[in-house]
Amino acid sequence: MSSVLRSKALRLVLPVVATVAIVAPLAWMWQASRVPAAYSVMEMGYLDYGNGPQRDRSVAGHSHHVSGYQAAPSRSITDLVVGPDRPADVRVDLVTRQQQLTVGGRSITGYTVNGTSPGPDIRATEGQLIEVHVRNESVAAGVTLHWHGLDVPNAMDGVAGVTQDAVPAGGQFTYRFVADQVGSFWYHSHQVSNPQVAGGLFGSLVVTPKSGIAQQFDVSAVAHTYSGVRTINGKAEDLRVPAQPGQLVRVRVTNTDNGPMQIWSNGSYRLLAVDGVDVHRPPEASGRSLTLTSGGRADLELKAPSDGSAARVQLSKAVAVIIGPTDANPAVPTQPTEELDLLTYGEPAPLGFDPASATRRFDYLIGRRPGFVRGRPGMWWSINGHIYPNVPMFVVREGDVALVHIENHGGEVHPMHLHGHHMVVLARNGVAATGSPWWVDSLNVAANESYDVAFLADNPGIWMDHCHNLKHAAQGMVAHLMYEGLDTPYRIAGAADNRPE
Ligand SMILES: [Cu+2]
Repeated sequence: MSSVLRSKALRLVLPVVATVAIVAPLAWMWQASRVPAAYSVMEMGYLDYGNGPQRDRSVAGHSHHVSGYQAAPSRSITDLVVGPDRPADVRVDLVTRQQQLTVGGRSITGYTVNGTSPGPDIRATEGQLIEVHVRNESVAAGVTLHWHGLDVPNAMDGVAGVTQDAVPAGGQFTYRFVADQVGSFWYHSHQVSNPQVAGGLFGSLVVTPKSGIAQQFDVSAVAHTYSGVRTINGKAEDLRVPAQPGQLVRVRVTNTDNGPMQIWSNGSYRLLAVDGVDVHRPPEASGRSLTLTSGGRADLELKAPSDGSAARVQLSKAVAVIIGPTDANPAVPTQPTEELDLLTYGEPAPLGFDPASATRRFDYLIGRRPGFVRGRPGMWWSINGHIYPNVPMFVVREGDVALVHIENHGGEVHPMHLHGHHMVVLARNGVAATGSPWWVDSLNVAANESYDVAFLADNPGIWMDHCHNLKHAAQGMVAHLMYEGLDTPYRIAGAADNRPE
C-alpha cells in the first residue's frame, strides 16, 4: 500500500475510531443506567460498610451486587411487625381518593384522605397501639402510607417496593405500630410520592404523653402549598386560636412542602420540640426566624399576650397562626434576619449512646454530575460520586453507633430524611453542637454546608435515606440503610408498579 493510500485509509478510519471511542462508553453508560422491569433495592448500587465489620469478607471483594451477600441466611423484613395478638388501642379507617380540591377558591387536581386534604389528624397517647386500615378507593397509581418520623417496625414503614407493594385502586392494607415516641409526626404516601404528596395525600399524627401537655391549647398546623397556594390545614387563610390572655398554646407545625419554610412571630416563642423530640430546656426566643426543613416538624409554645392583643406566628409570609381575640388583626411582623440556631439552642443532655464509640463511619456526599438516569441524559444528583441506581447501600448491624458525614456540593438545599431512626447533629461545618441534643429525622442541608450526625442502629430493617425534596428523590437522590442479614421480597416496579419516589 502506498503511503498516500495508507494516510487516506487512516483519514477514513480515525474518525470512526474516535466516534466509537466516544459513543461506546456513552452507550454503555446509557445501558447501565436503565433499570430492569423489576428489581430489588438490595441489588442497587454497592455495599458501604462504613469501615465497620462485614458479614462475609469473601464477598466483599466483588460486592458490586448484593447477591453474594444474600447467599448467607437472611430474614425477611416482612417479619418486622408488631405481634398480631396485641390488640389495637386506636383504630383509624382511611380512604384515599384522587379528586378535585378547592383551595383558596381555586379548583386543584389532587388527592384526599377521607375526603379532605390534609386527611384526619391521628391522635394517640404514648404507648398505644395504632392500627390504621387504608382503603384506596381511586388513586390509580396506587398508594402507601409512610409514618414520617415515627420509627415503626420496618414492614410498617410504607415504602412501595421496599417494605410493601403499593395498594392499588380497590385494594387495602393495615398498618399496626406502637406509638412509643411522643411528639408531632405526619403520614404521607410513599408511592409516586412527589405528585401524591404535592397533591395533598398526607395528614398529621400526634402522640401525646400519658401525663398530658402543659399548654391549654394543642393545635396542629400542617403547612402545604397546593399549586402555588400557601395553606395551613388545607385552608389559604390564617389559623385562629382563641386563647385568653396568659394562656399557653402549643403549635405543631409540619412542613409538607419540598422546600424549607421560615417561621417567625411578633413576640417571643419557645421551640419545645423538633421532629418529635423534645428540646432540652428551651429558652424564650425572640427576634429569630426558624428554618423548618421539608418534612420537618417544629412544636412552638406561645403565650397569648396579657394585654389582650394577639400573637402572630408567620408560617412563611403568606399565612399565620393568630393567637388571641378572634377579631384581632395584628400586623405581619418583619422577618428577623437572625436565625434561631439549633446548634446552640437549649441545654445539653445525655444522648443515650456515645458517638465516640462509633462502629460505622459513612460519607453522604451530595453532588451533581452529567450522566444517565433511567436512560435519560442530564445533570443528575450524585451520592458519593455515583448516580442512581449505582448508589451506596449503607450497611449496619443492630447495636452499631453510626456516624454520617454529610456534605452538600449539589448547589441547592437538600432536606435529608432517614427512615426508621432519629439522628443527632454533632457538628455543622465542623463547629460542634453545644445546645440541647438536636435530634432530627429531616435535616436541612444548605448548599456548601456539611453536617456530622450520629444515630444508634436500633431498628432493624431496610430504610430509605433520601432527599425529602421529593422532586430530587424522583431524580435519583435516594440511598438506603440496611441491617445485615435482612432481605425484602418486594421489588421496585414489577407487577405492583412500585415507584416509591
Ligand atoms: Cu435534594
